[in-house]
Amino acid sequence: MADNNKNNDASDDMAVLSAKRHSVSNLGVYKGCYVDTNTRKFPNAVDVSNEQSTARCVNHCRSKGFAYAGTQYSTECFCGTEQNFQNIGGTRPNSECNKACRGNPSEKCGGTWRMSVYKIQGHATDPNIASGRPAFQSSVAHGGSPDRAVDANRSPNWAQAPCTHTNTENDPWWYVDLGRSVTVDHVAIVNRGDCCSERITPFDVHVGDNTAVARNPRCGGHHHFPLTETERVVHCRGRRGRYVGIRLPGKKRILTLCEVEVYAAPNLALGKPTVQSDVAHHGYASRATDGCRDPNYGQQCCTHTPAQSSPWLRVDLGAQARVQWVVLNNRADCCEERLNPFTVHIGNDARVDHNPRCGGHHVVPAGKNKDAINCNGLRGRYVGIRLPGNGRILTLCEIEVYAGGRHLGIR
Ligand SMILES: [Ca+2]
Ligand SMILES: [Ca+2]
Repeated sequence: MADNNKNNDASDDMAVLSAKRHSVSNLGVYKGCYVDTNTRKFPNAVDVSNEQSTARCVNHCRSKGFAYAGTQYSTECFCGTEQNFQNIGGTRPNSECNKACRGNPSEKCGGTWRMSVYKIQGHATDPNIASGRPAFQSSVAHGGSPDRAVDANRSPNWAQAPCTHTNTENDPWWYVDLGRSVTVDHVAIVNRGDCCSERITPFDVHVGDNTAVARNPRCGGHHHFPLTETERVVHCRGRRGRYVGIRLPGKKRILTLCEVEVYAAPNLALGKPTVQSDVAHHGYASRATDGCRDPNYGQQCCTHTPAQSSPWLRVDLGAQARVQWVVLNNRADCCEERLNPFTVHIGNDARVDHNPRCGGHHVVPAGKNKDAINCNGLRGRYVGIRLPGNGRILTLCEIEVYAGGRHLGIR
């Protein structure tokens, strides 16, 4: 799978995040100025840079999987979970967040022990992950730019809220860049309703890692949009990819979309109990499901066993699931090769190597710090990773588990 946690889409997001004193945008909503202490209210994934800005920090924390971002003292960025934010304490006047961002002096980046806090939009805790993401289409007519399908305005009426519009062309297309590979549950599409509702039928929905929309697998076949409805949901049943596209197959067609919403399948492993064969360097098993994908060991998001014979780690999903994807986030600051080869086991036996294997021996491709293993509906309550052989060290920065099939999720 082409998937990269470290995509730099800052330039796209910069355009959206305004250069105002405290930005409010689709990507980062300003929550206020808060007191920080030396124990750190947002203790995760610290980024200190002379290029610091609101957009940089929001993008940084989103790429690490966090729900909140906080800038401080001109150059510092801290990432927070929902729980961190619940415990942050009261706000202070905005005037106390008075230090200009070193990388964008027109914005404020907190102050001395004061943090400018942003809620990250498009985070996994937000149901619609397409909102505010960069969008592209085959051509633009009547000013119908592709971003209008991800502007969070669901009106089907062009006069109230204009929609996208291509030229009349063969096989017009539109796609949204989710920024990283996501397991897609379903896509909701709002069609134009004030006229021309028939233009969209038939349409195809594609999910994959290719920016050429038609090269990605489809969610189902050709879809029809009933003229009596303005919204249609297409189930993707666990298809995985960074790009979600809509394409109208056929000659001389016009593609207009008023809104496209993408809903990710839930990560069944998040926060679930984990155990591993042994612990070294404080690399506790719980770090495999703590929601932090930071690949640098020093950020305390990764597990670690000592060197031992066939080390393993096991996640207890709590109930049997039909597993489509197991996504492993490897460490990237060193030692990436230690994970290879590994096996993935899924079943109802608490002993990892008693459960059936998903595929054979897997290897994370060189140059990538994560890999998605297709388990094709293997069922079980326990998902285990095992490194066969002597003198092996198991480190995982995050394990994600996604179900597949008609009804995604535990059953
Ligand atoms: Ca819209
Ligand atoms: Ca982790």
